[in-house]
Amino acid sequence: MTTTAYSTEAAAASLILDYVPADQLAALPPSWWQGVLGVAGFDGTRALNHLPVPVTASMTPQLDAPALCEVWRIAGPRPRLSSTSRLGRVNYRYCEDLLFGAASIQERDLHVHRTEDSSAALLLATEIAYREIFAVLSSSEHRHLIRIWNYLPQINASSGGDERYRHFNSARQTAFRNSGRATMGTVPAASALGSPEGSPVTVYFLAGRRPPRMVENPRQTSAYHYPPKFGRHSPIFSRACAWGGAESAALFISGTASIVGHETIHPGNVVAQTRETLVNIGALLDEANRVLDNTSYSLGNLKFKVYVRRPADLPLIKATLSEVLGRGASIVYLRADVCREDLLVEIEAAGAAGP
Ligand code: 3EB
Repeated sequence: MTTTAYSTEAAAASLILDYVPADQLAALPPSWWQGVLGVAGFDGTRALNHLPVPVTASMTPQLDAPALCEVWRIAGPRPRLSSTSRLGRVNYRYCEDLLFGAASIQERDLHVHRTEDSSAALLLATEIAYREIFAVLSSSEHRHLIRIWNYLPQINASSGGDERYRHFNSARQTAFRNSGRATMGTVPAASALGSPEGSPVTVYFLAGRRPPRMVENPRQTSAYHYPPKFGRHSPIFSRACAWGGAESAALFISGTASIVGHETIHPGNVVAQTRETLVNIGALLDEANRVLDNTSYSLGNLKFKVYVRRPADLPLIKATLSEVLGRGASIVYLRADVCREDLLVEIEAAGAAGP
């Protein structure tokens, strides 16, 4: 098991991300689970039943073995965490500084009256998920969203005359406004990917008692300032954010793709898209090191999740990444639709400032 410690201030929590083989979870002792905030599987929650923590699944199948899952935990000999709780549809667990939560909603369970081509169920599922997440944040006083992951089935399909991703953006923006939250600037880092037909709308997140510090990419238009041709309501996310003490804050890089300014570049060329995405991530690291105090983030201290639209592209994407990141990098490859039809690959990352 590989481990990266995100040490924050000496007295504060240390957040750790592990990718753990799903078939090893059952053997981990209760003392280990005491420090776990939550678990996100990729293919499903089958192997994750009966864990004593919030469990969710992106439903973006893993393309390489062994089957892993993403574990967020707090370091230290005796981490003090809440019990696993539920409010509305949100399962969550927290320590003093940080909260992990997850909600999944099946659109068909909402019994929205469906005309032939309606987006009503997706709009409602998204609004409920966000409203209930904001209710958890208020009740536990971890008010600041740091990082949020969004998975919706058939993200590129059209419904009610528009792409489902665009409907999702409308509902997400409505939910932020209704809760009195900012819709630009201090918004969380995020990913939004497509899952297979029949999957629930799934949203999971990390929130903090103290706010993260946001980082934008000088090579890209901020997503919340995208022009209307990408949808009437802009996506609400920051390109990256850092959370924790100055010198060793955890860094969260949002889903990043081959976009310069606000336009997709290299359509149809998966190798060039992969390279451009790494250039974007490199620019974000430079910007983080410029605007944050005393940090030295580099590609070498990040863990990556790579979302691949066409499984046949996997060998080319792997080869391109290993040219830049080397062979030892921590990378999970997942099959997912990306939120613009012309994007073939999207990469997110998390890590700590290096030694
Ligand atoms: C992009 O840069 C690619 O809607 O939350 C990346 C990360 C993308 C997050 C979101 C969308 C989102 O626009 C797509």
